[in-house]
Amino acid sequence: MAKYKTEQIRNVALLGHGGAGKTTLTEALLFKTGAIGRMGRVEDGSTVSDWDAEEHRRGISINLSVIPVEFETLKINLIDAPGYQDFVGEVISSLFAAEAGLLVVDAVSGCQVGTELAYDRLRELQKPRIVFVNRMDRENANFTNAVQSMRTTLGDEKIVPFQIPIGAAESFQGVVSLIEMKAYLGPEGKEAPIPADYQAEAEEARITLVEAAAEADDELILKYLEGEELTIDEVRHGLHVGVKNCAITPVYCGTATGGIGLERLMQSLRRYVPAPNERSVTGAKDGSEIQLESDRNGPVAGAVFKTIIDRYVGRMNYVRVFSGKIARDAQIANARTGRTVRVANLFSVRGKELQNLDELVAGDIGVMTKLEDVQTGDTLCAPEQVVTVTLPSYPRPLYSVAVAPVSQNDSAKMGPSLTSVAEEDPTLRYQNISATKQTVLQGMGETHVDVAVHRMAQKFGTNVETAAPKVPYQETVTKSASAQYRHKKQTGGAGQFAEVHLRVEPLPAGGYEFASEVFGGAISNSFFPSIEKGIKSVLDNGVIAGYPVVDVKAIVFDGKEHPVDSKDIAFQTAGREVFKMAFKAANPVLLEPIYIVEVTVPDEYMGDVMSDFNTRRGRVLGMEQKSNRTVVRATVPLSEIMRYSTDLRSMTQGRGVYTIEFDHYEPVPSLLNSTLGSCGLS
Ligand SMILES: Nc1nc2c(ncn2[C@@H]2O[C@H](COP(=O)(O)OP(=O)(O)OP(=O)(O)O)[C@@H](O)[C@H]2O)c(=O)[nH]1
Ligand SMILES: [Mg+2]
Repeated sequence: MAKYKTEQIRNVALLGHGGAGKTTLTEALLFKTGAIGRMGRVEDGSTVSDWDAEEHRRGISINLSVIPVEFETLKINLIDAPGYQDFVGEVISSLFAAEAGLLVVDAVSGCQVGTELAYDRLRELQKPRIVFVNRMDRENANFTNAVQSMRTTLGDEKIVPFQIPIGAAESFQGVVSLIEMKAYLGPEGKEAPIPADYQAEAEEARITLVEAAAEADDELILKYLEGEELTIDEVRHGLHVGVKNCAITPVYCGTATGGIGLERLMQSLRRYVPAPNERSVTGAKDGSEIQLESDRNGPVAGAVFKTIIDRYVGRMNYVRVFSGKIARDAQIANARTGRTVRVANLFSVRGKELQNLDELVAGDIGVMTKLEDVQTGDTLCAPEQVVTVTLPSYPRPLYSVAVAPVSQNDSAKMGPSLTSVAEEDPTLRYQNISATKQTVLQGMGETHVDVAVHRMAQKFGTNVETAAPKVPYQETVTKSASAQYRHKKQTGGAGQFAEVHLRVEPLPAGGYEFASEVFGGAISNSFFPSIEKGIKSVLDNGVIAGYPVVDVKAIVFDGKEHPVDSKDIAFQTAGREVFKMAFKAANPVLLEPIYIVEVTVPDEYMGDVMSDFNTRRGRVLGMEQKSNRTVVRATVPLSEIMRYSTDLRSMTQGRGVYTIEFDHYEPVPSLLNSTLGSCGLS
């Protein structure tokens, strides 16, 4: 690969619904630019981009993949992101490293959920976007419908065709450029006059294009409104401004497998994707916010946006340099840890291929290997000039499974393997939940977690079983109650004697408290720690249903001891048992975790979401309008939303997204207590 300056680099994220053809398109562009001699196929697991075993097994992209193509004087880093919703973390990382998005849309299905979610992200981030309507060779391909479905669903009229197709399905043979009003035919994109039967359609479509160009520039709109014809260069200029300002979304078309329309697409990436030095990113230095320009002489700032733990290569950190340059053998600091490391291994990357690199300049993407304790989200900078790049935020996990090692051998490896899969993915987490004594793996959905479990087995040699996680209930009391317990063992040999009178009370402030109201020395001071030890041995495992006890105060108010047989173990036993008795008499209840759920859905699903919450013991807190979507906020018990990701997808045909956040604990309604198998509850 040749050497490229910052201004010769383009970073573009390929986004869109699963199966629209993003990976195949990267393969086709590699083939078109001569980087590969033969096109691989997703179905055979032979593409450059989908190189992971799990991707081959499932036939979809799971990781983002960096695919640089060399085109004319440019290096275009294509970042192929997965379309499946669970892998949203990869989409966020891809967009972080790119200046623009290439939205791939299927010519038969038009705008799909994945298109909508990706478009919303680009709109939110104010990143320019280009649409490629792919699979024009398929039966029922319809470019006009695809464009219209995007305008309607995305509520954006400035989605403007820059081309129209010539033919569709098996007769698809090329495109008409509405800027130059010329046809480009076949995989070579051979220039030709517009076929007669497309002339009228092209002229009509060009009106919309010229209008959009005029509206993007004050001078042009004046000229346009005065009825003057804009020159091709003026149209180009208007479009250039409009696309880069996110006011216009150009639409191209073609077929990745057929190789048609790709030349024009590459030209559009060259023209409309901003060079890294046309954009700055927010960072921080000495606690204050700074803007980092993509200048090779600026302060060194390389952000790690992806980490892969490879069995052979070890840790691979994908780095996008936002300012300055990083050379091989340079000393760089990790802004998070403050540690300095030497860049011993610096590579350019294409799929799983790594090629040695001497220097990674501002604007470019590369891989560093074997850097200790460098994680996704870290900023690498010069030791003497610590700066950080502000990171995107990743959603909190939505779906959990309990994982348990299959064998003794696996149990030793489970912790490190969980750490590795979590390090590879900022939307994956794991936790040891003491309340339920389970290790829980959390992700964005069922498939996401399933992939992680497979990776633990394949990549890290750890087999785990999964199960539905238990809800981390808690136990507490709702009124004050007393009990007394005598522990007596005096049947020859070392005797044991202890009698404790104890009251438990609710502790609204939360937590646990122990107190004594014993006067007159009924129990020696030395035995109070024993009594408390006995009580504490119950707190973790609970009294009524095996869940941790919270928000109680235990007060010893009387008791008896024996001069010889009273000892630590006797008062521990008495403390434990009297606490259980008093607890059961104090109207104990189970507390369940209540989460705030925020669901964002297209307006037409709002009613379904609301009524569904009612069936989940939910309380709607409020609603908010967000362009053509409604945001519904509700509090819902965790036990009712364990499978919400799957349910919401089917309720909204995948168009609903949501977040969850723990809010508070609340008593479980008494009716439900029996189903929770808890005994002696009020
Ligand atoms: N007929 C036709 N099929 C295509 C074209 N492009 C891609 N495909 C097929 O569409 C299917 C999905 O292609 P992918 O490239 O995996 O799609 P993707 O967008 O990367 O999907 P995800 O990785 O799941 O997001 C594969 O079977 C491809 O062979 C095309 O232009 N025409
Ligand atoms: Mg793919």
